[in-house]
Amino acid sequence: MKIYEASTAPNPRRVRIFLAEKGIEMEYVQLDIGAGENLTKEQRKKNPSTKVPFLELDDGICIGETVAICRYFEELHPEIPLMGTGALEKAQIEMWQRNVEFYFMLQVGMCFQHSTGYFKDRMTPVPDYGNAAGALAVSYLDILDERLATSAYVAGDSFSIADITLLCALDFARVVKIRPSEQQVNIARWYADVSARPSAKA
Ligand SMILES: N[C@@H](CCC(=O)N[C@@H](CS)C(=O)NCC(=O)O)C(=O)O
Repeated sequence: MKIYEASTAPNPRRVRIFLAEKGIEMEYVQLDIGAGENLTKEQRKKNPSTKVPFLELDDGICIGETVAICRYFEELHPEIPLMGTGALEKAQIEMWQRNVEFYFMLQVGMCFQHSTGYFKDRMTPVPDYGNAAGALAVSYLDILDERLATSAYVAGDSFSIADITLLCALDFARVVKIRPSEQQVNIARWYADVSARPSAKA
């Protein structure tokens, strides 16, 4: 099996960190998404959304979407759990993972795409939308700082996929100059902790 990805993009990094945490070796195939290598007819056949990362199994079945890929490996390698165990913990981790993804990571992504025009060969950038998305991302950092004042990790007492999503989104957010403020000390405490994990280098 192999994963098609782009080493500098934030979503593929989420999968690399997830697999590193579980100690799973993987073959990675790089696609130059800036040059549109993910948009070819051959790639669309494997992965209709054209987004990276996507996993190709040895029998040719392809699985796109970061969380779907992580779910696949969580089921195959439940130790160490990164998506929770038991009904309550699974629901809480999924809630925070989706919150971070929708209200922070996606907004950062829209800010990047619409304010830089990086993908203008395949979409129409709307700079005002990019700026509005960036403002939403910044305001969500207050919610995260408040959460991390009383919780060791984003979704509770243990490191989870929600932390991976936030770490990758925060690191990528620097590209559009979105960073936690100096007052957001709880995010800073959390960031020092999670970015020191060996998996963060993946
Ligand atoms: N919802 C998807 C989003 C994937 C995504 O947006 N990937 C970006 C890289 S981080 C991409 O492939 N961009 C290339 C393009 O839009 O053509 C996931 O979670 O995997």
